[in-house]
Amino acid sequence: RHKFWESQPVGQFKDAGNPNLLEGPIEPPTPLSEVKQQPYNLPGPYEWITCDMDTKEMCSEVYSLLTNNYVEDDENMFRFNYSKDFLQWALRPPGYYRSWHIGVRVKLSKKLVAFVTGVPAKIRVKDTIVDMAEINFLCVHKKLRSKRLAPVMIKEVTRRVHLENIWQATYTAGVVLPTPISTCQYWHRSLNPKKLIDVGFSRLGSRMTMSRTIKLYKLPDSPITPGFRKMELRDVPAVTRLLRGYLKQFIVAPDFDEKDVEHWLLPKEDVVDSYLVESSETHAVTDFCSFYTLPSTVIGNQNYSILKAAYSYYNVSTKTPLLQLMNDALIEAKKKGYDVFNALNVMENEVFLKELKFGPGDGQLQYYLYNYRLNQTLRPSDLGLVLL
Ligand code: MYA
Ligand code: JJ1
Repeated sequence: RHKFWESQPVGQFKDAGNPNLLEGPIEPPTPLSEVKQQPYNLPGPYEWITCDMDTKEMCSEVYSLLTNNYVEDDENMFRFNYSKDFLQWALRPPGYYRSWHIGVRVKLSKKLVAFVTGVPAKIRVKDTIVDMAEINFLCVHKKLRSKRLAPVMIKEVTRRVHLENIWQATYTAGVVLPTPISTCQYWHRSLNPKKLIDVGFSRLGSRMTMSRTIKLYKLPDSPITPGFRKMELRDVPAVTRLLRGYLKQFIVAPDFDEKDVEHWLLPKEDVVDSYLVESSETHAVTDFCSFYTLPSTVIGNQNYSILKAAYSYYNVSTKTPLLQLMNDALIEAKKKGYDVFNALNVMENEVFLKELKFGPGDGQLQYYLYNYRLNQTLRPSDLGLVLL
């Protein structure tokens, strides 16, 4: 059924629940001299390139490929539209390797037709901190689908990760492959219900009028929590401490240092937004919330071409109730013109989703580890990791 994935060091469906298999790496590392030194062979018309994401030209090519060929919902109404600034941010974290930004071009025309990326991350699994690659943005041009190009892309990124002496990876996908460590649900909070209904993202509930719906999703004009403000550079040490303390409770979570927090959580216009609560008495940072910006192209609508979506990222509450903190995040997102606020049921998100009028979406997100076995399927609330 999965000719490629059955050949890979990942949890296999047939091994589910076998208590004789130990948790941890499935295969041991090999000496670097034994890692294949040449790229995998591509079909004749294509060639590998390493994408230099520092240049505007390369960023634009990648942006066009993804804008026209990346992930769609199951009814092909919306397609992710990561911005160029977002891609540069996502692909150049501390310690990134340019060799992990991999493109495939048509030799003759030089057109970019496929892409896959990795970025390094320290991921804690239970008590062990593992150096991993986070694999993302796997994309094959629509006209080249089902030609088994994806397995070659995955083998090539694996090879280039191995060359840096890294032997594990994590990734998410909308599809079920061998074998998810957890299955998460997308939830959506309408901020601009009229537009969401107009573009077919949501439907008018039965026994609901448009004006009742608009009223249902109304939010205050500004956040309610005293001391709620945007995160600044000077907050990096405090936010790092707060987040590190919080992420300890999850079975799988990133191990962020201050450099990571500065990169991933310091606000970057139209890419990532972060807020915190500073105590008026002690000036301590007690709470934190963040979201990233990922618009979607609306595929065939007369009136709108873009849906502006915010995605819940990392949130920590120690003093302000999480419900109130996230309500303030919704208020900020609404103020900034987002149409919808999305969240997965990871971490402690279940405590606010229903209460803050999120509804379940039709999409799920599967979380995976490569070359690392876990003997249990995790609950979404055991995950302290959000990939972009
Ligand atoms: S998830 C986002 C993936 N991208 C999209 O969904 C965009 C739109 N779709 C496409 O561009 C294509 O349909 C893709 C497949 C490229 C997805 N992850 O070439 P094929 C398997 C892994 O004929 P195509 C993200 O970016 C499929 O089961 N495998 O198919 C994380 C089959 O194998 P098997 C996938 O449709 C990516 C084989 O590919 C996925 O033309 C993590 C068919 O190949 C998928 N999303 O192209 C990648 N979809 O026969 C793994 C299909 O066995 C990283 N397949 O069933 C692993 C870790 C690597 C690093 C390790 C370091 C140590
Ligand atoms: O966005 C998603 N679904 C939307 C739109 C559905 C359009 C028809 N298929 C949805 N809307 C309902 C919202 C409603 C608002 C009021 C309250 C009730 C709910 O459900 C889905 C997620 O639900 N998104 C996708 O399917 C996109 C792909 C998801 C997999 C992503 C793979 C990630 C790649 C890894 O890096």
